[in-house]
Amino acid sequence: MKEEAAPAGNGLGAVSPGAARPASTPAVRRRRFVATALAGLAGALVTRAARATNAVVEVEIKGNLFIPETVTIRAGTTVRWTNKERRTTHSVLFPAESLESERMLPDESWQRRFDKPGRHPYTCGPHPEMKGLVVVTD
Ligand SMILES: [Cu+2]
Repeated sequence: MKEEAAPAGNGLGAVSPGAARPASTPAVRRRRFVATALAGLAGALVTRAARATNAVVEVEIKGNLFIPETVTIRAGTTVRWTNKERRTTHSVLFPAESLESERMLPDESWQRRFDKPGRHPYTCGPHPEMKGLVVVTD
C-alpha cells in the first residue's frame, strides 16, 4: 500500500519524498499552523494600514480661498481647515450633507474625517463664492 504524498511546495521542507516518517507528524502540523497564522497576521496588518491612515491633510483659508482648493485623500484621512486670515471669519459648509463647521476666528481650525470614497464639494457659509472639493479614494 502506497502512502499519500505530502503537499509539495509549502516551503517548509519538513517531509522529503520517500521518508519513512508519516506525512503529518505533530511537528509538521505545528509548523504549518505557525506559517498559516503568520500569513494571516501579515494580511491583517496590510488591511489595517490601508484603512486607518491616521493622516491629516491641511487646508488653509486665506484671501477668501481654500488652499489647496481640491484635496484628494484616501478613505480614513482627516482634513483640517485652518483660518489664516487676519480678521475674517469663515466656516466649512457641505451643502449636500447639511453639515457646517462653527465659524472659525483667525488661527482657529476645524477638522473632519472621511471614511468612505466619494466627492464632497464644499463652500463657506458666509462666503458662498468660496469653493472647495474633497475627493476620497478607496
Ligand atoms: Cu468664508
